[in-house]
Amino acid sequence: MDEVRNNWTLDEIKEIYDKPLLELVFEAATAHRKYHNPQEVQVSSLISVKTGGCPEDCAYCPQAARYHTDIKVHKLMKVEEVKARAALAKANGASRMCLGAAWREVRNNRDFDSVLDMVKAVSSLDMEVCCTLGMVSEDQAQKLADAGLYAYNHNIDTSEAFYEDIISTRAYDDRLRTIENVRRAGVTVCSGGIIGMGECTEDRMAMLLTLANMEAHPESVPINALVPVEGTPLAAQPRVAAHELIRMVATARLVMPASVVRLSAGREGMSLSEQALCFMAGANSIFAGDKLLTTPNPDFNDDREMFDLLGLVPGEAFKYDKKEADAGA
Ligand code: SAM
Ligand code: DTB
Ligand code: SF4
Repeated sequence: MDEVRNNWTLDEIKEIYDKPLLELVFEAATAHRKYHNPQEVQVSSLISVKTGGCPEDCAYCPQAARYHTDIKVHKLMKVEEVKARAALAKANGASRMCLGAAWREVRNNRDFDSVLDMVKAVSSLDMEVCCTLGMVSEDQAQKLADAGLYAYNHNIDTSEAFYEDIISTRAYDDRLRTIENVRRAGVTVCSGGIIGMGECTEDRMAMLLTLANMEAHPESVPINALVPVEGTPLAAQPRVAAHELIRMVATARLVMPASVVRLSAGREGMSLSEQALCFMAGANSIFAGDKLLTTPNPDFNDDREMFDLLGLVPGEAFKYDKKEADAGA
């Protein structure tokens, strides 16, 4: 048990998810300690560098142009402003900056050139830079890599079977292809999904199966709880119960023991003890800062207090590279 494997079966994963909750948390906590320092939690922060107006129809997303949501749409931000926001996040303990754009895919135009400049500017602050810009070709991923990109986020979001209930403007295979393009360019992969969209437990497990059976596991796995947004087709979905999020985090930890599991959207409104159980169950990353892309999130001060209370410390940037370097020394 606990070794990094990529030959999981759906039944094995279901069996893990269905264990008595505290047994599951204990097993996940045990695996977590074999691969990670349990006190360390990576702090990532998000900047929505281009908000809204997206041509896709993702049912959960407030940034799809076709839904009437109350977000502040804006064109691509200026490089200097992004750099200043990143520096502020760094001063608040963030070691990774994730730059998000409401694009279906990257196009080879001036906006992409500006994003490459943003990547250079933020990596010059000695932070890990992650981008989430929609679909990318291998060539575009290579340009991002050359600019210093550390990670690319591209969530598979749910199971292949449930995908078409949520998105009709692209296919599951498009997502997998972008992830392969990112891998080929030597950029680390950040990929996970959302729970609470009306999927069944089997869909959640099938999503974990797809991630856990990749040739190389994504280095980071964000687990989002749907933030229901007025105006989107999923606005009336009930909030996910904390115990479901805890199970999901614990199962992700057990099937991808070496990956960083991020407790992502949905922390706003969770109690400290609910979040503590997620950390116990193997979550070792959060998004921090008072806004995710368009929705509220606990602010840096709330999280500092939580870290102090729970005895957690923010992780350093490039820790995994350092580990490899140390092992080789
Ligand atoms: N447009 C790019 C894409 O789709 O890959 C990047 C930005 S998109 C907003 C990034 C991710 O945010 C989605 O894949 C989804 O997992 C997450 N997301 C969007 N809206 C959400 C919501 N209301 N609740 C939880 N997660 C959400
Ligand atoms: C991820 O898995 N979740 C983040 C980030 N990667 C890009 C985005 C969450 C968005 C939540 C809804 C919003 O704020 O618009
Ligand atoms: Fe566009 Fe990404 Fe939102 Fe889908 S999730 S509508 S692709 S911004």
